[in-house]
Amino acid sequence: MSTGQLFSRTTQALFYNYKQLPIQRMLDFDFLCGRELPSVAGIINPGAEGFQKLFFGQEEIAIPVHSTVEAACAAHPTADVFINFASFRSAAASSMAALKQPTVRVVAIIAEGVPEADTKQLIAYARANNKVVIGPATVGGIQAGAFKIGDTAGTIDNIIACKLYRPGSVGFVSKSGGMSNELYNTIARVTDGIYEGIAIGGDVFPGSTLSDHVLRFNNIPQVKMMVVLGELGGRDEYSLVEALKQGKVNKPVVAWVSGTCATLFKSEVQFGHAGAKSGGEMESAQAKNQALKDAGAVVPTSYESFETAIKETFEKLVEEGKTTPVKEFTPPQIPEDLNIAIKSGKVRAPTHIISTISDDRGEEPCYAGVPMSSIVEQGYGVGDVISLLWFKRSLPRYCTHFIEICIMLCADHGPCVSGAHNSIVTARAGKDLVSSLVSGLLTIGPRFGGAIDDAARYFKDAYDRGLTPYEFVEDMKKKGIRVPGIGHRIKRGDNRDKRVELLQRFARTHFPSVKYMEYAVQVETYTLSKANNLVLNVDGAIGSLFLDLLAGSGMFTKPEIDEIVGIGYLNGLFVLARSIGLIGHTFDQKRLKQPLYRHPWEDVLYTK
Ligand code: Q5B
Repeated sequence: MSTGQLFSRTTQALFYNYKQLPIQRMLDFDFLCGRELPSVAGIINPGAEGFQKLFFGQEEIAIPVHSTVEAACAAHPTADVFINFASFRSAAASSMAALKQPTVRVVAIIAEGVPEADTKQLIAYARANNKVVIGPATVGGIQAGAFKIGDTAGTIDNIIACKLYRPGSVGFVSKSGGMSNELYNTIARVTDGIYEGIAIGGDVFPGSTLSDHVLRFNNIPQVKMMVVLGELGGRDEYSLVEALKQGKVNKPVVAWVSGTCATLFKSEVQFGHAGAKSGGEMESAQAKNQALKDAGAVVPTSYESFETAIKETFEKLVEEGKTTPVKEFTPPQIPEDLNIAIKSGKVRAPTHIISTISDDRGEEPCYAGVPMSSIVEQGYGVGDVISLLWFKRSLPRYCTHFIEICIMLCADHGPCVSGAHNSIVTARAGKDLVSSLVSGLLTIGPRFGGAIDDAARYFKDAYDRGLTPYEFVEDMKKKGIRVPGIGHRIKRGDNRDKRVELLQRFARTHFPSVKYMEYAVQVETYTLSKANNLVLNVDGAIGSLFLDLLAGSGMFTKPEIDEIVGIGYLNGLFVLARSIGLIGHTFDQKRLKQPLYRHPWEDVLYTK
């Protein structure tokens, strides 16, 4: 392991696997410390490339994303720390790839459960190449005021409370990441704070050991004393004992090995970490504490008196003039994320979208306040769903049944109508489903299928104004407007549209009133007297009958009816219904493997 400093205020890391929160926490720490350079130079997200937007203080920055370790190292040759957030399955391979890069000096492996054989290979390679591995199974480490690995030290509030935004004079190393948080706090209370803290991880074979870091701290002039938190299990602490005995450490070491309670258990005890299990006598916390004490470390009698031991050791250094406590200052405030501030009620922000028909935020989605489970349990149909999402209310069953009949009757009308033709031609041009569907839908308009709204508007206006069918049709003629809902390319007075008949029959049986429909029929009687093709078509039938539904159901006020007709809800019925047919035509052409359509020359009149 290399000696001395691992990090500085200009250290930059490559972050393996895109994890927004820990990266943002690193950048927030940078801002808190007044770093000018973000500590994350690049992100490696296997298979993805581009940029990720993150905050650096109040500014947004775009951090490059690379698909391989090699590409990231080539792009950021000065980033010498590799923070590996890969899962335990891929952590070893990606860590080895990083160690093999000449630019990478330190690799921190966060994953727990990395196979020990793999870790041993990583350790061997790192040692042979003078590189440092922190972890696996670690939260990482921190150099106060300079650089932080991932989630180390937790939230910004905790980092401020532990004064980690500026360097103190204590070097700290522990096995546990969770306990390192506790000790950052303790050390901040009774000393001038942490200079550097490392959690080596709880595995049986850590990439770097307690003594590796203590010896390194011993070489860092700013570190005046060391605090070590070991734990029962393994023999790592004994290499520190050896180093102390051999006089390799000349700064005070305050140490505690936790797990003294293991002796209270009759059988072998395994604590949270893979390495934290009581083995033989030598591996007990008591034996290791005694050995550390005998070697010259300051070892308290219990964890409770650890804080006092740290305090007394630091105060002695101050008294002896070996350290001067750092001057305190107030760190800058990290701008709070808007969504967090809103949640806590500190700020308010205008919304950009207003929605009143559905809500997916709760346990289950709701349509107009009706939970999905009720929709299913109460046997609602698509007509009910339409009434909830379009009209924001539950309509009586005969109304939703009528809507469903409209959908069924308008679902398709053969391959020759404008919409189907367009979808067929588009599908045969090799386009996808959505393109074929949209191409067909785009033909829906005042002549084809999209006359329902206008039919409702004109029939309502004429009826409400008391115009006779004659007055209405002739008035429209004078204005040069074709009566919407009247006329068809193939239907005639002697070949009525069956769909119109079916809709009328249903309405006559179930609707309380069909006054608008009867008016439309009278209009048809008059137009048929002019020309045989001027039948009431499916658009006109739906338009007039929907007016009856709106007016007769008692579910809508007059202004609401005017709004529905004014906005033009009713073409939606044709659009929705015909989508079913257009999708069918698209699949049909694909299934039949139909070639590119080309219209025959013979069917075009070429003229000048
Ligand atoms: N004349 C539908 O016309 C069509 C007149 C009229 C007064 C009228 C035409 C029209 C209003 C829009 C409408 C929905 C373009 C139709 C549908 C869905 C579909 C389709 C399918 C499906 C047909 C001949 C003479 C002319 C015209 C006069 C025609 N309509 N006068 N009011 N409404 N209707 N659209 O056959 O004196 O000779 O100049 O615009 O409701 O789209 O199956 O195909 O499910 O897919 O091309 O059912 O009626 O007749 O244009 O040659 O006109 O009748 O002024 O008089 P045609 P044209 P004149 S349902």
